[in-house]
Amino acid sequence: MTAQRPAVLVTRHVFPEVIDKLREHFDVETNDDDAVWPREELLRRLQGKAAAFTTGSERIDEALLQACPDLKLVANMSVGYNNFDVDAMTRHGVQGSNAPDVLTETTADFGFALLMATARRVSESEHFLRAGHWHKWAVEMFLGAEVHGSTLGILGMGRIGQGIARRGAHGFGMKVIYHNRSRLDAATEAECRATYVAKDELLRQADHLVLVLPYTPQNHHAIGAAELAQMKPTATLINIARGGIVDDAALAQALREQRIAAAGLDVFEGEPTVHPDLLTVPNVVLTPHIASATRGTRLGMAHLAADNLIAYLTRGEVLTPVNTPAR
Ligand code: 8YV
Repeated sequence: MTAQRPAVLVTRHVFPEVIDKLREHFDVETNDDDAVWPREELLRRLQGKAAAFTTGSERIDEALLQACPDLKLVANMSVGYNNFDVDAMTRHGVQGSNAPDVLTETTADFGFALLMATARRVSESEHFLRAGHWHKWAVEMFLGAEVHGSTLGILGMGRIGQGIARRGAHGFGMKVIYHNRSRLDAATEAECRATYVAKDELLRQADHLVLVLPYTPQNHHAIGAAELAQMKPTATLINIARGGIVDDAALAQALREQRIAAAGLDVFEGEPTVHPDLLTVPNVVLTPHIASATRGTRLGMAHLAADNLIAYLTRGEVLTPVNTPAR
């Protein structure tokens, strides 16, 4: 008689080769329609599952953990894990893992893409052209902000922040300033050519401010009306971190009143819903949470989440843990 294989749930559609890899070890329930399951359905499907492969959209909290006593591991296919109540998972003896590193450079590339598109008004001018408004070239048409040689501010200086700093400093000759909970060591600062400053100074000096900090209750609305008021009227703000770090209503108002020049947003409070005021202001570039979206990177993230599942359920190891529950 063969021993029963652990049952695992994959909550969203994932590359077939990653599912095949999981099926070598486990009984795998998949989500081929890629529906975002309502909470009750998620709880029902998790019954009897030893592990879940999740994306940022599934909330793993006290109530879910109480309702799913067989769960041993939740492997998030993302570096951010603000969908986890880590303390509750640790209390329930549930291991959590995330998917860091594999997305760093791709996400930093996109941070720069959004910065460039925002500063140089790429979306706004394309909409103008597509709408048939381009009747003649003009000297002062769609004047944007300088990128090369400007001051790049970075709030949150983890791996992705450092990737953006390197691109700015080495590629575009930008002066790089940053603020972070803790200061980087001297060697990393030198490599990124980045100078540590207080948050107020970062807000006041940055020509382009990129947000790359994790979402925590402390970082909720880290950029609100008061912070926007400190920024230069010519500045651009880029958010590739998480919705909720920026007060989107306050930002929409600042953009409409041109208290800052422009914003580029890949993440939103309450996404996939976008604050309606952001949809009507012209000086904002909006993208649907795609910073890590290249085939190679998303494959790498999915493989890492799957490898965490395999390592934990077959050998009791975890490659990229986010907590250390007692076993
Ligand atoms: C993911 C992300 O695409 O890794 C993260 O934290 O925000 C994105 O790269 C998304 O969360 C998928 O789970």
